[in-house]
Amino acid sequence: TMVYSVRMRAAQGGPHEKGGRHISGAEKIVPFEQVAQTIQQMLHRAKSHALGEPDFININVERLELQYIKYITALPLQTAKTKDHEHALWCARQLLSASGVQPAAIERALELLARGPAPGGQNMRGAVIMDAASGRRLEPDPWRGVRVSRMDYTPRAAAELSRLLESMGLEHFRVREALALATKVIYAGTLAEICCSDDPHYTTGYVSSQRFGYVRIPHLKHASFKGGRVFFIRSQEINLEEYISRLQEEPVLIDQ
Ligand code: PML
Repeated sequence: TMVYSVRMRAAQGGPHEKGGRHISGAEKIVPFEQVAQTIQQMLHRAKSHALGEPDFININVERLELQYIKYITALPLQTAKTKDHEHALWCARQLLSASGVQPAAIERALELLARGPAPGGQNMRGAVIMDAASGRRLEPDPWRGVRVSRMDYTPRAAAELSRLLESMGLEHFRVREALALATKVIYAGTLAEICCSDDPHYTTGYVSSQRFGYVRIPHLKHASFKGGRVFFIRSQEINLEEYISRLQEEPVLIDQ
């Protein structure tokens, strides 16, 4: 059987390339028989997003060479017991710092999540890449950011994860998708990531890292935060171009 990467992105006011506002995206890897159904689900998702009605929906279908797919293990998941926003910020700083991110970089990242990472304080379709020591931004295009792509679960892993999340009272699709993305991001050589949703109503964020796995942090997103993602790397130890192409191009399936 052959598998296909199906990717959706939706924007408002213009296509992404022409400065449209990014409102939602989705990533699946499925056998051909499920492509049509997947497209339908993605259309529905694009249409019902909290940030608004899309003017442009871009859906991309691409066959993947089976031998190039990497099989990886999901990061371990836990939820911090943070009670309010201040506590959540404290927890995020602790986790990032213990993962090797320097205070200047942590503060710079938190500012970007508050204000919106794109120039002029807008949401960004992709993520910020930041040097973990200096806080310098490294993504080639700060309007666009870097979009992590071509990742999903095997059917068995997806079923197992659903059971696990349900037993924790967390069947939310966001958790499933964020965990897949975060797993690929760490696998690709990222030291740590911080993420807050761009959905104004979703206030749980996470910090993930090689050291601590995926740690969900309730109340990380303040009502005024724009949201976004920052990937911290040790820029001296990594070839930036290869790193970005792993994040965007390399197909991975989480199989346990
Ligand atoms: C998003 O989908 O907008 C990001 C959600 C991040 C947190 C997901 C979780 O609750 O674990």
